[in-house]
Amino acid sequence: MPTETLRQTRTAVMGVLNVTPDSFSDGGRFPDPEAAAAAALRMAAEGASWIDVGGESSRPGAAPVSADVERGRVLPVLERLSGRLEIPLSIDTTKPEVARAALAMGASIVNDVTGFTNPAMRDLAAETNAVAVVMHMQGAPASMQTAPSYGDVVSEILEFLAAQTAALESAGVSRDKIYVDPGIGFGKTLAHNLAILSRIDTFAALGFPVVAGPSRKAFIGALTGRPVEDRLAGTLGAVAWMAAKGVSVVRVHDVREAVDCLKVFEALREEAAS
Ligand code: HH2
Repeated sequence: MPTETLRQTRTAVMGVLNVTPDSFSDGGRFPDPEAAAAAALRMAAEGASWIDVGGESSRPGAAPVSADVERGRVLPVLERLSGRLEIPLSIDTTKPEVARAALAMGASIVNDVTGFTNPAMRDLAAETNAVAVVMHMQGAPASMQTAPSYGDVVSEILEFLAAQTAALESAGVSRDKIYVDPGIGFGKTLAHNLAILSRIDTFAALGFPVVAGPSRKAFIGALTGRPVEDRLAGTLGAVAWMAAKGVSVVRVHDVREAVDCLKVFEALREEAAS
């Protein structure tokens, strides 16, 4: 790859902490909040720059849960992490009432897989000065993988992200608080995911740092033939590619391995540029 196409700043790792019974790869791993908090501390020690805590699965076909259930899952974990974690925490939620409670409990980032389409989420981000991760999804988790369809998938996602980031700014969120995410696997076929990943550098043109979450997802299973518990190597292939394409933050379950992968990648990038 020509040196000039490589990015100039380092890619950070966001560690995934799902406190759900049904997340597609790590559901049910942390039924007790103490174990979940310990996992967050471990990911931080392994080199994560931020931890994303979620209490509702957004896997294809997932059933929605109430705000009470979601709060009951995430708040005890955030409470146990209070004062013990030096890196920022995000709350992965689509519900303003869950986001508000998590922000009050120490989270500083709202990761909304519905892309802040709910005006109450935009107002909340503005009011609390939270960082906002704006993700694209076509449809809703219950049905999003039934028949995803686009004209040009990258252009349509760019349009959505441009509209939603503008809406956030109009609501009073400052530009430096906004991240964008094309939403790998959210209402996308294998061909769509490959188109997005192959052109992932395009999203930076919006003027916001790019986040992307390839970890263990179905496109890796489709490419490698591996089941969900055996997609680490495939995930790292995507992580290295995204680092080369300038993605600012990779969202992964396997923090230690992603950090190692990026250390090797960065050393080689720096050597190539010297
Ligand atoms: N992917 C998932 C959940 N949240 N947030 C962002 N910003 N980007 C992503 O790609 C993303 C996300 C789905 O993965 P996971 O959390 O492992 O599974 P589940 O939704 O089943 O809990």
